[in-house]
Amino acid sequence: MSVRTNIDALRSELNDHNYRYYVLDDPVISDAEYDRLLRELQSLEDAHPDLITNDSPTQRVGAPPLDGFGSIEHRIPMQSLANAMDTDELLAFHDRLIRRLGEEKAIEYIAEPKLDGLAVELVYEHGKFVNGSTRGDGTTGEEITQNLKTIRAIPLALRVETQSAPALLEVRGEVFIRKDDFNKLNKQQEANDKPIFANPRNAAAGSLRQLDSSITATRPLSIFCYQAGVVEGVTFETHSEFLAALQNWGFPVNPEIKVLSGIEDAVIFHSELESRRNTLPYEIDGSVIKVNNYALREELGVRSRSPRWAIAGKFKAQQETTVVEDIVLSVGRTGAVTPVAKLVPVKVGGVMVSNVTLHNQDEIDRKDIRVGDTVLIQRAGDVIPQVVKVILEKRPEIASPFKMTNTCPECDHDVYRPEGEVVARCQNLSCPAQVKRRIEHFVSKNAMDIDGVGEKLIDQLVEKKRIKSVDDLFRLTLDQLSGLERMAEKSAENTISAINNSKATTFHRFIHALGIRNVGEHVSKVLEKAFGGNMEIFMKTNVEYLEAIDEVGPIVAETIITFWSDETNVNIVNNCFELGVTLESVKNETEQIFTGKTFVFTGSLEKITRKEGKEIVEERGGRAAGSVSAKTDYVVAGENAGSKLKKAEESGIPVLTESEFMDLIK
Ligand code: JCF
Repeated sequence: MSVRTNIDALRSELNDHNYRYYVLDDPVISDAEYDRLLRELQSLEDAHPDLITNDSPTQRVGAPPLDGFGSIEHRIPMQSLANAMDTDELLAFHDRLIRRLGEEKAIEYIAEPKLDGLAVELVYEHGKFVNGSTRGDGTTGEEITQNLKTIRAIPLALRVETQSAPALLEVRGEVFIRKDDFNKLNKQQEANDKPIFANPRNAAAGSLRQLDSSITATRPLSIFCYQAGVVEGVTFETHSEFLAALQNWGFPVNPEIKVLSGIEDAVIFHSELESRRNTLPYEIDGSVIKVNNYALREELGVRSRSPRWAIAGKFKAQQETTVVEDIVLSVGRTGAVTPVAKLVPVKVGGVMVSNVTLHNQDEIDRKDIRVGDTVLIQRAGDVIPQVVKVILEKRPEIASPFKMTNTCPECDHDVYRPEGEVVARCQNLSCPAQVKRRIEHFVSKNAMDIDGVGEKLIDQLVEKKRIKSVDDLFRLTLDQLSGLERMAEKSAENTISAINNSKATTFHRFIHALGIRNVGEHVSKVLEKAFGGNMEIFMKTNVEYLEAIDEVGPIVAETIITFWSDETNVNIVNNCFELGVTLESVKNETEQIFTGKTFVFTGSLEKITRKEGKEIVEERGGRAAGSVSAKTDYVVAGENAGSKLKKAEESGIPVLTESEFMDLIK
């Protein structure tokens, strides 16, 4: 194969994986495998720079930093949306449209969640991404092409399998950060002594406005596309058709978007969305309701700042003000001393908030938060509640700046904050607060899962010095427990048996339970695989071995080595084994013959149950789904299979009998 063919094949493979990941939400390879392919392409391009093209997946990073952004004029202004503050205003919007159209027409709407991010415009000429810009003032935006290229969800070249590329295509969408990505990003910022972002929107905005695109590349930016600018070379009758084309071309389109037959359904969509708001993986501040038909849109036209054919239905605010009653220091598992504001409880976004972390002294100084202050609190779904700002007008005269003490609030030991770091730590390893947190973590659900050992019990056990480290849990006797507050004999027995039952566990649960820094649940599973569940080998491992493991980097490797170089830790672990902890042996590696394949089991099977079928598939790297869709690769049909079998046959999806399936796995 020539180098050029090889490069082309790699590019197309990488583009396919991006498409599966971002548009179909159905990835078939791991991030590590993706990175390997990308590195392979990179090294080929390094050796043959003449073969580099603008739309190669390698070109998503690596442009030199800019001195400033250029500007781009939007051929069609990027308007904002008029707001409807409640249901009545949504109905009034519909009435206005009916009046303008001059007759009692049924209007089909298309509705979507209103993302709280940054609007951008992407321009494609003959299928190639040529530039991208921010909304700016609506007429002129900043050119941020390099930064947008780092977002893997944005296609650099359109996919043209089902629909050819138009001569010109302007696509608008919202760049945003998912809540889980945002929480992770802020944790990283904190660990690296960088400022915390106030909310996902600010983080997304800050990331897109970097002059150095290599910084943008490290930020977890997402995008959904939702609107057309100028399109030349193809026309659409409805917005839903346009969105379908966008998906075919490889753009991520929000799967929540729905076509609705009238305003009543739009109102229902809006209120259902509001009730689901906190369960969505990204922040939204309302719904967007648009007329679906482009001819009707044309007839309705636009106003100066917003189109007449669309409206934003707003949700209730997720911000409230309340008073800081106190600022206390809390000590974590690793000794980190964190200031926490005790608030007059207030309901924000449907949930009572009475504590909010202030992160560290620098954050307190930056926002100048004092006891007695009235503060604006923000909370959205799983985003951790935070102080947005102090309402200075309401500050009591006596309020004075808050300064963290230099001693641990729990053990009075010195708290040390290394030069240039933001986190202060209690230096006393046997600090009771640290011991308590370590034990709480050890017994938690995803670690050793010891039911019945709660915070109150741990407090007592540590204070009475019955437990100094986690292995002491396995030394507890019935007598010791029965003597404690709120511990009847029966519950003491239950607790002891819960502790005993937890001893038969798995490698990854146990490793996770130890609370090694940077070794969470996921890394623990990676380690279980890499070490075949062998604890002895893991305890004697070295940096080179660890770093050779996919998904283990130098920082994780070093913390593991440091952990095992401390004899106390080795002893605690050995004690656990002596006291009866056993690790279930890891199953023999089954060949991953079904990687990336989706199966659907239907009808009644003879030799195996459908649940066993699912397990067989998953053990071999595949997935089992409940219904037949475009993502289904095989249907395994037993007796009396019904609609699923029919659908598979209609869509040309291969159908296997039970015995054909069993032959596959022999
Ligand atoms: O999600 C959004 N923030 C959003 C903003 C979605 C849309 O469909 C929009 C928009 C702003 C203007 N559509 C227009 C026309």
